[in-house]
Amino acid sequence: MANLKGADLLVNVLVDWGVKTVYGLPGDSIDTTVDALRRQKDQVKFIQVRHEEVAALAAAAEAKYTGKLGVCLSIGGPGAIHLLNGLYDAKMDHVPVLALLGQVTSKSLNEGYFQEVNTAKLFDDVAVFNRSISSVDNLAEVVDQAVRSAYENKGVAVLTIPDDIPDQKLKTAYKSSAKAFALSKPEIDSNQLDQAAELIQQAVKPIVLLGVGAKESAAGAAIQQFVEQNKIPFIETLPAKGTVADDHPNSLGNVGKLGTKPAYEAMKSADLLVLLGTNYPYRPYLPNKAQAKCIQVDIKAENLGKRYSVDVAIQGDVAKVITQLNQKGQLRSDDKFLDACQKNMSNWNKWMQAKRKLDTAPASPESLVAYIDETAPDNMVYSIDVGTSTSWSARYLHVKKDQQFAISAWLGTMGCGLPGAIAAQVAYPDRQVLTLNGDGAFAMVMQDFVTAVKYKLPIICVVLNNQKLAFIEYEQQSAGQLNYQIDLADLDYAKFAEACGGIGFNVKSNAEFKQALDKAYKVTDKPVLINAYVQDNAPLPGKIVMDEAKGYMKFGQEYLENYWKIPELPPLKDIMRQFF
Ligand SMILES: Cc1ncc(C[n+]2csc(CCOP(=O)(O)OP(=O)(O)O)c2C)c(N)n1
Ligand SMILES: [Mg+2]
Repeated sequence: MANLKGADLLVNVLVDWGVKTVYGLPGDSIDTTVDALRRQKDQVKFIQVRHEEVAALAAAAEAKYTGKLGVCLSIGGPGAIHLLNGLYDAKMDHVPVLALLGQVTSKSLNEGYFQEVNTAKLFDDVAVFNRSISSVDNLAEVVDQAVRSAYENKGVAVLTIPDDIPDQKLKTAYKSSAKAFALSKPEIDSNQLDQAAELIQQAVKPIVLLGVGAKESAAGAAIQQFVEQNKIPFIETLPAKGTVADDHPNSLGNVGKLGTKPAYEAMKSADLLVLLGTNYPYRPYLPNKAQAKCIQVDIKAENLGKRYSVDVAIQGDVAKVITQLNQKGQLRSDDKFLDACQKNMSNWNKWMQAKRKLDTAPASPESLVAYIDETAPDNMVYSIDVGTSTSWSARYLHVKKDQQFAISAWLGTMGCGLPGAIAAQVAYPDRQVLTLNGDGAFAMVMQDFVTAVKYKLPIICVVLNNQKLAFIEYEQQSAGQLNYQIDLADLDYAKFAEACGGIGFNVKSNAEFKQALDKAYKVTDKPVLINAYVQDNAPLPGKIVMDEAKGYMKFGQEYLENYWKIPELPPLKDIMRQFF
């Protein structure tokens, strides 16, 4: 092969690594790279977005869903700046993303030329690999290295490319390292496994908390066997939702502010905490200090013992560790704690059931999300935005074995829902994709609804329209502040969807929502937006922890009971008396 442009070599490397999609917006300093993508459009799809933030959020979401590298590109300067938010989402949720940034030509570099931004400095904090290309001779090598680094470090690789360099030709081809690359998994120390087994045998009230590390290592089946044969209830962090199906009888739902009361209480009663692939940061929701022994499994040594004092710390792949533990057979058969937790969970579910039937006008968000849950196809892919939509999905979506669920977990950026849905539908053309958004969050990226129209992506976009930043309404109250600046002006999002060339429904009741959703499931060639007018029900925490309780004092006990309708469910410690 001779006389290939640097840009073509760059695209070849991406193809070698199995990149199928690049998200971005062409222009100025990235045009040469885009031109090479045009030449190889049969190999790599270029999805043109309307705002670069959406490109980066989509690339991050693609990586979350598929476990593969997400790729986005932009011009230097303003376009690159727009990417930042999505790249931070990838960084903080530890997924591999490559960002290709244009830059002014080499001869103008450092002059303070039009749109010249110091990208090396700007992306320093977000990137695990951050280089500027200075010669066509090693362009392909550096791209290859960037991809390896993104995979190895589970983060963002950034390449700044002065636009004249990929335009130059090279006489020699480059062979990428894609085929030879494999991440090694540490061997597991059998002594540590024995110690872990011993702690499990001794435990009276063990609990498993599983996180995204378990999801990534596809440990669902092994964990399911583990909790079943050892009679252990389990809790999932929100980004790991669905790793073991939510409707598994040992599941206590999610933990934390958006979690369930049974999960909180089980944590507070446990005498053994088994942390599997999680770096869960909210200590008030973990067992109290010195209350429980702890086994932690994590692929990253730096996470071991970070959040809770640990007795057995195993560095390793969760699936591998749990499979080896399972090979030891049943370690404990006492099911008293599990029974008590299940009873507690069944009380909770009954209460949740009552809320999901609420037939109010405007509709209650609980009932709408419950209807989505009931009707979702077995292969549904959910993309959930930030706000009360996150809470409702945590509570009312029961993610099944073959369904997928993604959120912006650690950055928690509003506006991640629609880009995630676009990425999911591009990656999985034959699956149903649904995104759940608040009106505030959707408005941050709504211009890209037209992208879904352009690429004929039949995503279902549900906007929970409460004309408010409801999550912040709740947050202000729990901090003891008076509500201020949380109202949002209304907008006819259905009309907007129609104006984009999609389908839009305005719905005000459960019945109207059901009709609209049923119709939406049948559409195959364009996105459907359901603008659902809902009550601004603020999300009810499973348990109000101390800091929040202090804030609420300002509003009084009566307010708490009436407005939040805190359930009068018996606490786990009372239920346990029946079993112990
Ligand atoms: C980019 C960004 N800005 C601000 C926030 C803080 N924030 C979290 S939730 C929220 C309100 C969301 O409002 P909306 O989308 O209407 O959903 P609702 O809570 O009303 O259901 C805000 C402002 C954020 N997480 N991300
Ligand atoms: Mg809102």
